[in-house]
Amino acid sequence: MSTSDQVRAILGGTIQAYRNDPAFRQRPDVHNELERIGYRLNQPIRIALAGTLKAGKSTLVNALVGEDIAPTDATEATRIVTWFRHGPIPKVTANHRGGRRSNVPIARNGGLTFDFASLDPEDVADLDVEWPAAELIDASIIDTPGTSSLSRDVSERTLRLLVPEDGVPRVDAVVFLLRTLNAPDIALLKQIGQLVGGSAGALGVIGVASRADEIGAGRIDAMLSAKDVAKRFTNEMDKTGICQAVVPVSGLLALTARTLRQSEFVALEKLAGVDAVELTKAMLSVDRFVREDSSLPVDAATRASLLERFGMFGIRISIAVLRAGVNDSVALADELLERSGLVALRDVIDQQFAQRSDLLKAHTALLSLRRFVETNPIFATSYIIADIDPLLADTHAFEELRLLSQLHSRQTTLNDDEMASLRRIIGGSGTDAASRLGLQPDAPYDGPRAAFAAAQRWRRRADHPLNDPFTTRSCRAAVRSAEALVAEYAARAR
Ligand SMILES: Nc1nc2c(ncn2[C@@H]2O[C@H](COP(=O)(O)OP(=O)(O)OP(=O)(O)O)[C@@H](O)[C@H]2O)c(=O)[nH]1
Ligand SMILES: [Mg+2]
Repeated sequence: MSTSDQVRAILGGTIQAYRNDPAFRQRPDVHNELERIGYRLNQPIRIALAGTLKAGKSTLVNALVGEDIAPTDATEATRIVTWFRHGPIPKVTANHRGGRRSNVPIARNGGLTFDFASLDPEDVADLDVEWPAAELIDASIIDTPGTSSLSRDVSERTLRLLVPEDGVPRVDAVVFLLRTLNAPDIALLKQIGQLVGGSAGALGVIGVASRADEIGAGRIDAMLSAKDVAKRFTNEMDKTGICQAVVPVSGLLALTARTLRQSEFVALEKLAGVDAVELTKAMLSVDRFVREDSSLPVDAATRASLLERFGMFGIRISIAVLRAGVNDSVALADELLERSGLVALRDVIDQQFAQRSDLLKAHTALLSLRRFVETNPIFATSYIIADIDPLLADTHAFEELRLLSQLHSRQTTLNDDEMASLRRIIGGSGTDAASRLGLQPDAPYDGPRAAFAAAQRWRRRADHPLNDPFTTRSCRAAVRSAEALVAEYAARAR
């Protein structure tokens, strides 16, 4: 039985128990909440974007969705948690404190935008945006206010979402954006890490070294140095023990690439045609680039808007790409998207979150249900918890998930072959027995014997005297994975 099925079974039993309980029989609110936990298991995975102030969270939401729907730099709106879900038509609802809901008018100005001006962030608990974007079909995205040691109030809102006081998780996975590696940011990440990574938090956490294009001060090699920075980020974030992978991303470049306009392409082509020495001079600084009296063949207003949409790095890289022979806007957009890091981030999101979304949602549901039966005690509560806890603690799939990602960035004493076979046995190339054991599905093989041999081999490897703790933990997980296969074969044979 899969973990999701086990969760559904426990939930089914719980719903029955509350229906039969005299104190709760007439409590529709209680039944609704239980139904909601089950309903969420069938809904898209919920991924929150969190991080430090102005780290580029809203811009990255837009880049992921491919449309300009999350407001950036709008002072009030950035203080409100905003949910982006798939819906047939654009619709924005404000959830007020105290339960009132109100429609937020959607305005058309170039693209579609909605008017936050009338909303009082003090009064709005969160915003619910339904949007007909294909990217939202399989995942809902949550934009959160930036956390900082300076702004306790706003940080609180984000913390409450990631680590709610009632212990009922609101999201299944988190993308954490960091722009710098200064001490307060690291301290904050550690703090959040302790809370999120604890027993009450989301299981999936990816780190993003954000605004990566700015790292090299707009130079072409910026994204290269961003990769180095990402490596240092990985190490730092790893010390917190929460991130499963860290990717450098320029959300701005990604968003612009996904929404590139023909007029921008034309303006960039004109710039690409300028004599190299003259252009280098004109682009020495932002001030120079947007100067009214510049001799560049593109007017100052257009240059300013290019700067806003691409950033200095984006303009430079676009010109380099055009000079290298790219001559249509689609090809330019593809190139920019690739360089923005968004493609890599999407891959990581897919590996870590999308392919395992059932497991991540099951984890959230278990935590929610546990909390629920504790706060609404009935006779059966202790029995229900006795079902939930072993599943939470011993669900080896949860540990496999944590390890699969940590193995990317952590040192071990395993050699390359061992590492490859470790990743395989804990489900890195597929979770069926043949993939885990590296057996050819079509060829004849002795599965039970292979599983038994793997369990023995990993047990020996786990006991190696020179192992560091992480290596030992990984090897022990491999033993468990192998033992589960042995048990599976034995059950099949019966
Ligand atoms: N150069 C560059 N600028 C960026 C990037 N992402 C965001 N910005 C700029 O940084 C500013 C803040 O971006 P937002 O997306 O609003 O950042 P945020 O993290 O949502 O900010 P808060 O919600 O207020 O904490 C805006 O002016 C963006 O244009 C990026 O990848 N590169
Ligand atoms: Mg924002």
